[in-house]
Amino acid sequence: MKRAGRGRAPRRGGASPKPRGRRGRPRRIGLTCYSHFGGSGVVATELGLALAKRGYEVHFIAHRLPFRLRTFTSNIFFHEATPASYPVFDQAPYNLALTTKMVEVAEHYGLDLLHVHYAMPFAASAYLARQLLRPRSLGVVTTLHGTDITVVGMEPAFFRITQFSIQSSDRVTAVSRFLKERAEESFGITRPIEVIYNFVDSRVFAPRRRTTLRLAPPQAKILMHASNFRPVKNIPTVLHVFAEVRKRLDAKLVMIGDGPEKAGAEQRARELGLQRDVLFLGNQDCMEELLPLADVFLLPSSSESFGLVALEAMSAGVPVVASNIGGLPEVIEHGSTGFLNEPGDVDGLVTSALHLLTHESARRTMGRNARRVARERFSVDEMVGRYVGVYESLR
Ligand code: GMT
Repeated sequence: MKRAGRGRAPRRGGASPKPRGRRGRPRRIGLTCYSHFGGSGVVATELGLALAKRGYEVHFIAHRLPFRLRTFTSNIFFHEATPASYPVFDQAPYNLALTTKMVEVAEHYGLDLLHVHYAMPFAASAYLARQLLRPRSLGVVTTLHGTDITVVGMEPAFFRITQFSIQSSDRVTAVSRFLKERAEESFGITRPIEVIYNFVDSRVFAPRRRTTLRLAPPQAKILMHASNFRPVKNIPTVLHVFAEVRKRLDAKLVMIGDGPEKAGAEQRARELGLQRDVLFLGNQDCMEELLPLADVFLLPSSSESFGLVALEAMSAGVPVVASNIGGLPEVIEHGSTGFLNEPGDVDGLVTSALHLLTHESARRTMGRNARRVARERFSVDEMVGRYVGVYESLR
């Protein structure tokens, strides 16, 4: 085990020191998520940190240390699940290594429940772990995040196992109403799905009055985009919108993140003659330092179940120009905290961005609204309290 936190060391070896059965309050939580850059890992990590602060013992069980787990924190533990390699394998079976690690950690540290973030393949691993541990009880909570439902889970190769493992979870949550409804429609999920929105710490993601960071000369406006550069993020549209804005005013586009579409985007920026105006920063884990520098945040995705980075931008006082799809209308209020345009409506996106960039007082008002909404509707305390309610309902 790699320990990411100080906390009270759990006892080692053998069976659970204090098996909870289904009577006591759950106190020991196993969290599984993708560790690389991405919203589902951020939500799992921030949830784990908030639970640890509330006195829960939190065990991350994952392939790597989640990237937002950047400081040493009491009550947080990390267990690495790595498959053994063997010449016969085409690919090492990560799911099975993860299941085995879930079983070991649940036994040795007396976990009360496993909470997996992203159904594919974690809900299946958690289901198997629970079966292996029988008759000992272990709750399984699955949080649906996005493409686990809208894209990859729908692949014929994964559909049945995704459906089965969601349906077999003790509790299921989704990060937006849109995603809950999509899971019900597409997978015929009949067990209740509770909507628990993603959240943001508004003390961390806040407007910065004084900073030495400079991304652009003072007179230039800054448009920003951050994502994993996959096709659903519509990266060519981000560049297209910026190219139109740049024809009309002095501006820079700051692109944060990495993924399959990045090389093509760099090439496109060069073709458009914009290489000096588009900054590709790659993956950055201090988004709270970068987001407040933006004048406008762009998120023209073709599919987005929630858009956590849009919420983080809002919390930093930055209005968002996004597409009117998926869960984005549940986060962004059109005309108040940003603008929503129909997917693919480049002219509409350009008009929205230009409106904000040329009407400073409207932009500031919308930035303030955005921050207020982030604080009032998406607070850490409220959403973590909701997750705790889900855990407690397992008793
Ligand atoms: O589902 C994905 O594509 C990955 C996932 C991630 O790990 O970034 O993103 C999804 O979960 C985030 C956290 O709940 C949401 O904010 C994103 O909107 C969602 N992505 C999509 O729906 C494309």
